[in-house]
Amino acid sequence: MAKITTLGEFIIERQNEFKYAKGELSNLLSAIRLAAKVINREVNKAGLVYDILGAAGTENIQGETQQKLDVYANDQFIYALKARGEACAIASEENEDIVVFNNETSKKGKYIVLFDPLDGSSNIDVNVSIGTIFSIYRRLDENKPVCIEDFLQPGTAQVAAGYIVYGSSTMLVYTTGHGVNGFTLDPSLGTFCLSHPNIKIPEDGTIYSINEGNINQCEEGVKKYIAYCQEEDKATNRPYSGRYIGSLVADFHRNLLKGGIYIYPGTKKAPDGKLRLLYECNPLAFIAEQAGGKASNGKQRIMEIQPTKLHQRVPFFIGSKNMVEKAESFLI
Ligand code: P6P
Repeated sequence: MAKITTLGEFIIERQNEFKYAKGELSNLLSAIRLAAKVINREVNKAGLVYDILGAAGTENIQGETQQKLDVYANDQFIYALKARGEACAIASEENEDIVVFNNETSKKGKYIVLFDPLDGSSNIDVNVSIGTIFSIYRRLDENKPVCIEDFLQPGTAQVAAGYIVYGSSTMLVYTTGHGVNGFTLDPSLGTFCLSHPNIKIPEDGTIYSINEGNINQCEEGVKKYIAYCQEEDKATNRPYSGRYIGSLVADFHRNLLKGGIYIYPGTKKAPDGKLRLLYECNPLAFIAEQAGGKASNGKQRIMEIQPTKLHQRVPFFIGSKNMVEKAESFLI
């Protein structure tokens, strides 16, 4: 039987890659790993646990009805990160402002973590895969109180990023800037085991993911690219397949493994699109680039965008390098 490498062992084996002191990354990722296991347990029985299922009735700062599992997942990440002491503060899609940890263990934390605790949560009730996305930065100055500027660093400053996809199996995929590795949760052991070492996204793909219901709201270049995807041309394996789950992490994960492009463009009503730069686009862009793919807002590399607001949205084109470049060629 092949040797199992657990996530914990892998982090220790590879922690020299982490630019900062040993052990800090493993503490950060082990907090995320713990929260992921706790959330996975609830997600897997969401259909049964009525007090968790369904909208909490409260609304998050985006004005979206919060599913109870959103709130639960958000709390799990905050508890787990606060307890480990490496992070001094967090930002979350579910919180209007940054959350500074004032407990003794965390005050001196050198890192900040941004996350979308449960993306695609409207799919919970219909048993469609959902996900968590996280992004880790070094705070700017350990001798100053942590503040919003620590969170407005460009994506190129990320020290680590990843996602968990709660699907037919639960996987954790992350990078520290030295490639992308995927770990599958073995429920019988309660352990994430290395299952997808050194993930590379195919440079070309035949899958495009976009909400075509919005197509008439998009700029001409997006319409032209989608028409290109749908044209018949055997030499370039077209028409491509349209695959859109309505859950970014699930769509991204499939395209990462098989090749493909995910697009959430600007529309007339929402010129900056729907997805959040800091805790959705930057972390997935880091993963995509580390796997040989690309991520832009249609014109500019996502990770080079200088953030101005915690919850700012950007148009998002991410996936196979040649597909993103082809889409961009229609937008210029
Ligand atoms: P639409 C889920 O709310 C999400 O943030 C992503 O996970 C998903 O890809 C997208 O929004 C779906 O948005 O407008 O197509 O329903």
